[in-house]
Amino acid sequence: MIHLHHCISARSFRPLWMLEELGLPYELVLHDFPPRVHDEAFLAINPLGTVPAFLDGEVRMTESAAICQYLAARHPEAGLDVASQDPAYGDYLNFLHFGEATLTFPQTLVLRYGQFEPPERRLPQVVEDYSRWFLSRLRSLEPRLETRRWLCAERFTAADVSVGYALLLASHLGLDERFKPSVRDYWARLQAREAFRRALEAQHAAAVTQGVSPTAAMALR
Ligand SMILES: N[C@@H](CCC(=O)N[C@@H](CS)C(=O)NCC(=O)O)C(=O)O
Repeated sequence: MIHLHHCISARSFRPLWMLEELGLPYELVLHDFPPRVHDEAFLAINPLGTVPAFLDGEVRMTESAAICQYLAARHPEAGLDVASQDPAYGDYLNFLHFGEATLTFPQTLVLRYGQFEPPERRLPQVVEDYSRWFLSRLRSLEPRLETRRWLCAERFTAADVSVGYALLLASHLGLDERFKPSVRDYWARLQAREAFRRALEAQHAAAVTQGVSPTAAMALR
């Protein structure tokens, strides 16, 4: 049985959404954010104290985009993977990693210096600069999504899950109001997916059952 350690709406939402897309059985372990502060025992599972921590038999993974790639490749029959011989393979890998490395990183600075740091350490200039950085990086999606429903291979893939999470985080930060129409419509298509909704419901239900706050950390401040 797969075990996924998760915080509400954190990057571990990517593998959670993938598990729902694939219809795989899993156990979801919820933590208050950040786990390294609220649950020291978690450091034995992931010494970084970050989520996701993904356990599948002997396999231990802590990078959300890599877990999406792993799950998609392990279950090619679901069509969320793009094979290395496919002409769309380069686009697939590029967007899968773009979702984390380019679209999520600047938002973590917006979160940290806009919400997580104590008031005297907050930096409005950093918040605005990295909000703009994030929005400018969406430029590589905009023309593509004017003519396509999904990012590559003419179908929904793990790359859409990776980028989709970055858009979810942006919506928590209020940056979705600044999306261009093609990205806004794409974000609406992603949210309409049954598996996306099931993932939202699963994290809420697990939080309530496990005595963890069902509210995302970025909504608490
Ligand atoms: N690159 C990693 C980043 C993992 C990460 O930093 N996760 C955040 C949540 S979104 C975390 O657990 N932060 C808590 C901390 O840094 O203590 C990934 O994509 O999974």
